[in-house]
Amino acid sequence: MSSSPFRNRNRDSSPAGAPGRKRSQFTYRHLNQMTSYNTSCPLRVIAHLDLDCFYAQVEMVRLGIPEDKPLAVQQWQGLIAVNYPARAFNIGRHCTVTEARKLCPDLIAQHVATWREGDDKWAYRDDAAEHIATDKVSLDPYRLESRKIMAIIKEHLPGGNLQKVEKASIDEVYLDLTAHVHAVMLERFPGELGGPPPYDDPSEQLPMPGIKALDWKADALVDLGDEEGVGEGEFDDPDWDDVALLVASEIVRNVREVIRERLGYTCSAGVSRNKLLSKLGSAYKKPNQQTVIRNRAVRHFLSGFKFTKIRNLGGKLGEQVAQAFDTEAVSDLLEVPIEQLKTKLGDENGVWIYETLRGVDTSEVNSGTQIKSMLSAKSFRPDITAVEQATRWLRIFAADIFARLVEEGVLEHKRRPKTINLHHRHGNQTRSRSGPIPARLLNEESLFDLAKNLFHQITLEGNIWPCSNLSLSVAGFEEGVLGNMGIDAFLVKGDEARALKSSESARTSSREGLDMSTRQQPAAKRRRIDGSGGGIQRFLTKREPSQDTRPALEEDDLVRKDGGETLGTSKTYVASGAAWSEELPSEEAQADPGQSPIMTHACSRCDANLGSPEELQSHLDWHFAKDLQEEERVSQAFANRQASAAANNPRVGSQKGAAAPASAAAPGPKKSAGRPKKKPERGQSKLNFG
Ligand code: TTP
Ligand code: CA
Ligand code: CA
Repeated sequence: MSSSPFRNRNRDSSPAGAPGRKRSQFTYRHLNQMTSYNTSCPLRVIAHLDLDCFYAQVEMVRLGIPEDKPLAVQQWQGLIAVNYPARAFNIGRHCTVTEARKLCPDLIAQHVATWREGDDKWAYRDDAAEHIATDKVSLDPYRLESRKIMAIIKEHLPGGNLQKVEKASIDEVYLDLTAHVHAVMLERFPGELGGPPPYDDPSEQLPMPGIKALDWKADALVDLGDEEGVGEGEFDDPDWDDVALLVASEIVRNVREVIRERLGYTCSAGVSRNKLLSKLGSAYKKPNQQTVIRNRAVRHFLSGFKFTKIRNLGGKLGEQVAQAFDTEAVSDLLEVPIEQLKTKLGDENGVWIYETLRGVDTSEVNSGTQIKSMLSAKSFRPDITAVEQATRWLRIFAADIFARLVEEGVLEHKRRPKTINLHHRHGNQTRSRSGPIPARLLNEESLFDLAKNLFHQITLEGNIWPCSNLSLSVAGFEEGVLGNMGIDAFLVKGDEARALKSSESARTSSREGLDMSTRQQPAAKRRRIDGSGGGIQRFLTKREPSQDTRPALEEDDLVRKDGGETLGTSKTYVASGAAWSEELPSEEAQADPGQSPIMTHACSRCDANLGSPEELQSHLDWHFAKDLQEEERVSQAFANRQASAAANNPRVGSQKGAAAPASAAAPGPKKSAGRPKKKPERGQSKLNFG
């Protein structure tokens, strides 16, 4: 690094233990924990990056539109992304195209690309908006850009153990920068950090950094409110946690610059000690800014939020808390003693909420997250009523999914899905069938054949028209080589292959009104031990459909390998949440119109006002997908908590200021309208698309 960001007013490289000097609150052990991604390490540094108005930026770059021109991305008559110049006209996702044009006649409204029957590829079409009945949205352009962004980030950061990147959604990543920052700190502070601990005792405190002030450049630095003097204040010397965050913020600034230079996209970022805070930080100041939440500022930062904005608290749990305490303000809940939280919410929830409100989050940045399932779906308006119509859609789904599989490296045998699932909706009834995908048969045509086969089985049940939704998904991804197991291990052979040809084999579940409650059971309750010993064997074991009351997707996912660890179903669902989030927009999510009759075009769950019943339904579908994702995240949060509960020590960082009473509310982040606020309608939670 050429220029140092540290304003070194009084550099003192006196050896550790020199008399008269204040010691750091961190120990040599804490410093060492930085190299192993210990989630309780108080010097942890996590960043969250989120692209600004992502789809809108993709369209602007693709079309070469100047940055100051207002642009929105249109889906049928609604808007799914709005750039910042257009937001200045009060245009948001709640607007229809017509309303938006009234607010800004110069608005460029670019419709998303669509698949259309008869074409074998998605395309941008001028007349897409009028073809809601025959077109299906394609998100491929955004997925492709998302991949490029990921590739640039990974390429830019140092490799090996110094890199930990998790793709959290189509336009978000988490970076665990702890090990990287540790390496930089050792390089910059050889005097303070280079030596062994005094007396060889890792519990010895580190010397303080020989710096009096840090230069935060253009970062938005969350201030400390009026709490200076209580605990650590603004004028206290920076400690190593501040230094670590500063180094991390330099790295993040560089990453953002590289994305900007290479692809033209701006993003915003949050830098803090964990995912929870960094996620809030990236949304705090937008666009094209980064916010650092120093440990000493956590309390003040959080007290300005509604807790329903906090990761994992946007869903049912958040609602339960709001009802129990009649408030949504973090500052109010900070006053509630832990015992009371436990009494009202149960022990586990109570403790979890207590910690979350204080910015404690030990969830890991999971670099192993890859797509676990792919879904292609269409909600029909109007309903379809004939096999030929359904077949046309199945062809599009197969083409859509196969194109995405090719991107995942299926042709090179890098990864492949083992199962295919078809869901069919008729009124309130959802029927589903799934079956194995023989490896040798994995191409577009065979996916189409498998889908038709599954559909045929559903038709045998009768009473399937009109159909309001069809959705095809593939899941149970396996890596090409798993440990010592060659690709042959994944080939479906003998009986299995024969069985696939017969129309009965694919059946694994047939249920009406799949209930989310099944899906939400804790991992421990649902996880089944694979007594047969062989991972793949488990998959190949056929089950009696009549005994199976679980959603179809649970069939296949028990043998996924991730970092050498076999994951249970809960984790698999969590993981597929990432795929869901890639598929957020309406059509790829599901809702239940039968259960929630649509009388107006206003969304009952947020202040969005939609242009037509179809768009309202699409919008509700989006809420539903978000809710599912939220549920999955909550279960992951619990799983992570349990996993790390036994490990490690009290969190130095988290204790700061935790006991002080709530202060005046900080200016919370202003969130755009149209975001989910409540839970799905009753009927909506009956669906499960894994
Ligand atoms: P977001 O990150 O929520 O929003 P954004 O990137 O458009 O804007 P911001 O600058 O506030 O981050 O969503 C990422 C993309 O996901 C968005 O560009 C379009 C898509 N999306 C939908 O299709 N429908 C939706 O309702 C939401 C919230 C997002
Ligand atoms: Ca975004
Ligand atoms: Ca986002």
